[in-house]
Amino acid sequence: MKDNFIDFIKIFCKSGDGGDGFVHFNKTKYRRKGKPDGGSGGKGGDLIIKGNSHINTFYHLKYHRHWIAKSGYSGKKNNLTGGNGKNLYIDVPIGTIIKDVNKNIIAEIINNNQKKILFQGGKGGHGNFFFRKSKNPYYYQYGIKTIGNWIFLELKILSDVGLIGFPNVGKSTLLSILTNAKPKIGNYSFTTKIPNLGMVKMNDSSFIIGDIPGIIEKASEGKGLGHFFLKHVERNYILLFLISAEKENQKKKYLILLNELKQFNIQLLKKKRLLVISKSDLIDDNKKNKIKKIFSTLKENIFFISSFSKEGIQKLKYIIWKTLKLK
Ligand SMILES: Nc1nc2c(ncn2[C@@H]2O[C@H](COP(=O)(O)OP(=O)(O)OP(=O)(O)O)[C@@H](O)[C@H]2O)c(=O)[nH]1
Ligand SMILES: [Mg+2]
Repeated sequence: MKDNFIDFIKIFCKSGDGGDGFVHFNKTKYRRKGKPDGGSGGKGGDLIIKGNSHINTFYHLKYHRHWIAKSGYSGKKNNLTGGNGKNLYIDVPIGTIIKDVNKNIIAEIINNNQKKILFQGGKGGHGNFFFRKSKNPYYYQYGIKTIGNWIFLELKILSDVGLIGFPNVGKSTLLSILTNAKPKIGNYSFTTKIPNLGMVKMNDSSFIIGDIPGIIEKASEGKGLGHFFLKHVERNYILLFLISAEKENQKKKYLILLNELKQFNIQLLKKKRLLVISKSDLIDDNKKNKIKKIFSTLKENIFFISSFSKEGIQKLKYIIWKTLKLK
């Protein structure tokens, strides 16, 4: 599964060359030399990047690194223009950032079907009809030859809410009960190896939740699955922290998570945060009060949820919805 998820790739792109102009003379009985009537060449195909909401990886580009649009066709007699080369579309997931060879951002794809022409097809050259009044009736132009280049595609998934937590705290289970997503769930660490997305429909609006692999202490130093997938929460509006009720040291775990986020990108700490204690079905009210007290020293508002008993789930949905509405 992991190998099928690619969120960074370098590909070569080139638009089509313009078609060459044509040299031809229309000979008639009375004009043996003929009238120049060679048509112009067609335009080369554009190279276009297109958003596709059905894909969420660059895996389809892994073995297809060179993308070259078709050239325009040469002009024809009777002053006919050659056909245009077909445009070439490269489908990418929503949330793709396109960078040039020097890693400068060229564009971002944020909508389904959004199109960005990366390289314009070359113009066709004129045929000798165009130059019929010039001194040289044989004169024509070549089509413009385009030069391609390497580009970088980087995926930063676009979702409204990102789930943050240690492994095995119930992130994927929560995603599966809030949305139509069917992530893998397992009673062991690092069940999730690639991000999953799901959509919550509520009060005529909807929002997207993204589930990423669990984070552990020193993820920033490469422990566990590392911390690079945190780039997928960089564009979330809300970070929803899940701390499991199952084990002790909830406060310490929360501080570790905050520190790992800070190590990756300090800006992440400026995002709206919601903090929930998951698996609340496993503890009684006494334990809940203790946890509440611990977090009140941090001035963090927490609430309890359980994907099993459904405690707090409606409330959580409502708070997310309201927070997003106010943004
Ligand atoms: N008791 C209880 N168990 C839960 C709850 N939610 C999830 N679990 C169990 O906790 C285990 C881990 O759940 P996951 O949803 O895979 O956890 P995760 O946080 O996505 O884990 P990683 O992908 O490894 O980071 C599974 O055995 C779930 O059945 C809950 O609300 N209560
Ligand atoms: Mg998971």
